[in-house]
Amino acid sequence: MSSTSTAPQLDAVVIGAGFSGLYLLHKLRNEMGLSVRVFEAGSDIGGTWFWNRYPGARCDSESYVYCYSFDEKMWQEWEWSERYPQQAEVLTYFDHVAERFDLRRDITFNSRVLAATLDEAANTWTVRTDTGEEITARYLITGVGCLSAWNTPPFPGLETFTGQTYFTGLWPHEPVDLTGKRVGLIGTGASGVQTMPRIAEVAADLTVFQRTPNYIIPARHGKVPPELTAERKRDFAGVWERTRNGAFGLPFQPEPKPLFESTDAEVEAVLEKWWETGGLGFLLGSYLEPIFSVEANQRISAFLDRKIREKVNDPAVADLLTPKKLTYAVKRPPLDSGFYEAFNEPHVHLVDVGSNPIAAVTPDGLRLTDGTEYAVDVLVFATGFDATTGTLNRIDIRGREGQLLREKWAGGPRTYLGLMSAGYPNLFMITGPQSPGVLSNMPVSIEQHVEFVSAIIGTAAERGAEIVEAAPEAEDAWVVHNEEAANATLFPLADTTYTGANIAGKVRAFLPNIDTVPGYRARCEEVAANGYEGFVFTPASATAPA
Ligand code: N01
Repeated sequence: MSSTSTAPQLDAVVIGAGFSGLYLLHKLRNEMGLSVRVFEAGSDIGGTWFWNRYPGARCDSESYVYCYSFDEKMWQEWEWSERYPQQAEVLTYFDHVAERFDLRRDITFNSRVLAATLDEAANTWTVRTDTGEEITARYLITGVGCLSAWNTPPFPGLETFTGQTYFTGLWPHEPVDLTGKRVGLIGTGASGVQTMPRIAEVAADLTVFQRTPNYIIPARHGKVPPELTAERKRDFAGVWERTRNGAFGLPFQPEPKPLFESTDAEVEAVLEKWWETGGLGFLLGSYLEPIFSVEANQRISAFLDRKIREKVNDPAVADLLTPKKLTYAVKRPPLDSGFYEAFNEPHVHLVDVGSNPIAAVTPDGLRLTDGTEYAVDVLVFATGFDATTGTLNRIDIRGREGQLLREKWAGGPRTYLGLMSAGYPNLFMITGPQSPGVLSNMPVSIEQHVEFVSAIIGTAAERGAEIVEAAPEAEDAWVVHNEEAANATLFPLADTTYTGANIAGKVRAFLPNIDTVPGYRARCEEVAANGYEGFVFTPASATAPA
């Protein structure tokens, strides 16, 4: 494909071998015939599922839609064993995908990309890894995931702790035996909530340090009845039509009768139905009004407050577990497989570190601001990620005139469609900031982005363009649109990973796009139909030095 005298070594470098990287490699190499190398920091494929091996790690999207849909035969043949895929099973699935499409031979493992620099004369990217490798490519595509930059809160004294320390997002590959141990668990997001009951099963004593309570929906995990699986398999097109048209890339449509037109009894019946069904359908299959209206939000929250009181025996513990500020729907609800119930066990304790923050890690455990100390053998950090922008900002990405991407984004990310940032030609981001990303079932958004980016690259080839880049005015308009769309909801009011508020010192900005998965896709399709408006294609001749 490359045709100029300064031809790069490769057509494309891809960063990351998770859902995005694997599909990119298949699409660009197998289908489009490009030369591609994938660099992966881990020693194998899997992305987030390679690293997050903590006990209980499981996806909150249901298996039959937490996978690729681009190959119907593969979807039909693959059999998931349970309703929600367990971490190891997702890796087995990736193994199958990699074998099927012969992907591993173009993936370089144990190689973290540290830097990528635009060569403006050659219109190429020079990519440098922590193994010292340097390679040039026409296109650079990041498939780094939205949740891969681990967050370790800077507690003083961490290095003095004499026990064992584990991070959910960086869990060891060898088995970790917590049997009979006194464990301290910090964090009650999706990871902490998933791992907590599994730790409680084996630990002698478990203390959960909670900064902010969240609403937690029952997962109701289990086997899928074979007849339901068969019915889904017969309806490939319908399953994916419903999934792609669900607001968050999951196969749910909200109740047809609006919340405010429903009686209390009707609302109660709908919520009970979804509570019993379990899963994210509680949020997405019931009412979406709580995303926009405080009153609607309070109405659903009251239902969930009651559920917490029903599940947790000690009223004081139930009260601590009950959110006091705007939380429902605007903070990602974790799915529960025994979290609330575990607090009824005598060896499980809850400590509020919202009102009395963790001041330091001591040799024996933790000390809180009021001086209270907790002695533990093991500290488990489930403290989340520097989401969406964190991983990109940790790479030294230099575009036109040497500008560092993280400096350009110092006031918050600036992108066009979450795909490109002006001044960084031929650099595409899969599920980048200001695309649906974390507000969606990731494989659905990833497939849409990979296909859209591939189509742009194909269009560039057809037009004889050596450079594709976002027009600054298109980016400006997208940034404004994102802010306006977010401000029409309650999302920006909450302290979450969506707003960057979970990371001390991170600039507050609404990070994903809130147009919904089908709304966002429609916008991309419109852009394509209008000749990829907002993207500037420049032919090689126009970029050659005078
Ligand atoms: O991270 P989180 P996570 N002192 O940021 C607390 C995806 N995911 O790894 O709420 C004390 O949600 C923090 O407190 P607060 C999913 O998209 C998916 O659990 O910020 N506590 C919070 O309780 C999810 O949204 C699956 O006040 C501190 C916790 O640590 C995303 O990953 C499974 C603290 C972090 O929660 C992240 O989830 C698991 C401090 N200094 C995860 N700093 C699937 O099923 C932070 N905390 C696909």
